[in-house]
Amino acid sequence: LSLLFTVQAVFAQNYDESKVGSYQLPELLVTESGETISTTEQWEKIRRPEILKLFEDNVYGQVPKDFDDIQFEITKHDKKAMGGKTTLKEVAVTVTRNQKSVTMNLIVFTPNKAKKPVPMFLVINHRGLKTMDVTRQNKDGFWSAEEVIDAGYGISGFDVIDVSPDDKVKFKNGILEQLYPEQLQMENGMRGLGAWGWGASRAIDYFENDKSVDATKIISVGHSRGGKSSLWFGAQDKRVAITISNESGNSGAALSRRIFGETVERITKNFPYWFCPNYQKFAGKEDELPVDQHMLLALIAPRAVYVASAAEDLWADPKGQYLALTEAQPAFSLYGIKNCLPTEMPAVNQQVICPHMSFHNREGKHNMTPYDWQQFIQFANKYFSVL
Ligand code: GTR
Repeated sequence: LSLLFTVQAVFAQNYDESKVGSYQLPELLVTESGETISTTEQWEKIRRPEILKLFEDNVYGQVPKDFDDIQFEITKHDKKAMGGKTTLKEVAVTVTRNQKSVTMNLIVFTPNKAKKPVPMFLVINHRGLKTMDVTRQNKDGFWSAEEVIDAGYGISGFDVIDVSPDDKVKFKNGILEQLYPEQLQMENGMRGLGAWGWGASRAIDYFENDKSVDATKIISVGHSRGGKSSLWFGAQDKRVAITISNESGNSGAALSRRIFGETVERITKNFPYWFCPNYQKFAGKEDELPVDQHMLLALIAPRAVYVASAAEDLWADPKGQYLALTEAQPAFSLYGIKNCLPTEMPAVNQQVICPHMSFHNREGKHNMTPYDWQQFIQFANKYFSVL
């Protein structure tokens, strides 16, 4: 009998919409002391910091902001990359704290033809350097550089391995052990997803010093685990203009309480090093979480957020991601932004632009593809043209 229970526990993932039970989301606009939030001032002073802290303490851990020094060294500068149409810079970003340093390598392409400074896509890349091949011999749709450059945007990215390797054991090997070892002792300390976002913040530190880049128009992009990180990063770093989550699913854009596809139990078992240790307490106890993921999306308001899904990627719960986006709307409304997302999830391959929020559910499987990039570009074009 006990074997039967174990087998059920492992295969208990629900993919059946009719089996999604009723659930109650934590109130977005009611403070811990029971006060209802109705102004941006109250949101920014009281509720937003409360929610940020709840995510820090219970899900992703803190993200330290202090360090002693940051240096940018251009290690490669090619003004005729990608067949002549872009300028490539490879930048070694070295951060020092308490006499210890970590270097993150940032890859930056800017279009030669476009008027400078250009808006910049920044990818939190967990798929390795080959995905961002600077020679462009390997054109991986995951990092659709040609399409982005042709649209007049810059594209950049860094390999997460430089800040925190995506590995149960080696995740400490970057900034955690070198720069912020005290975080490792804390139940609400930074782990992988937070560390990657920390790296993305250092990339913006660089962009603020590069005249070819418009650092007020940074677009953060991450897929899946990178998408979870992108959201947590965009929620905290207000320098991000548009935060994009591609198929981030559980502990990303999807509502945890639906218990559809991946669950907190599964994710904390398989990837404990992505989250602060406190998150484990909620395995199988989603209802006890003081947050749900709509609150993470709400933290991005009034800046823009894009949630992308794929129809066959049920593990990431497309509907749960759409619902989280709609449930985040009240925070945007405080800023006078209209609630204009349709109640029903849009049909497959139908992009919705709302205009500070966008969503699509692409046909096909779990991946980030040129189709997704085209939608991101379309949204950015629209969003920046009305800003
Ligand atoms: C899966 C994990 C998901 C998602 C995915 C990915 O194994 O369960 O949460 O992060 O990996 O990153 O592709």
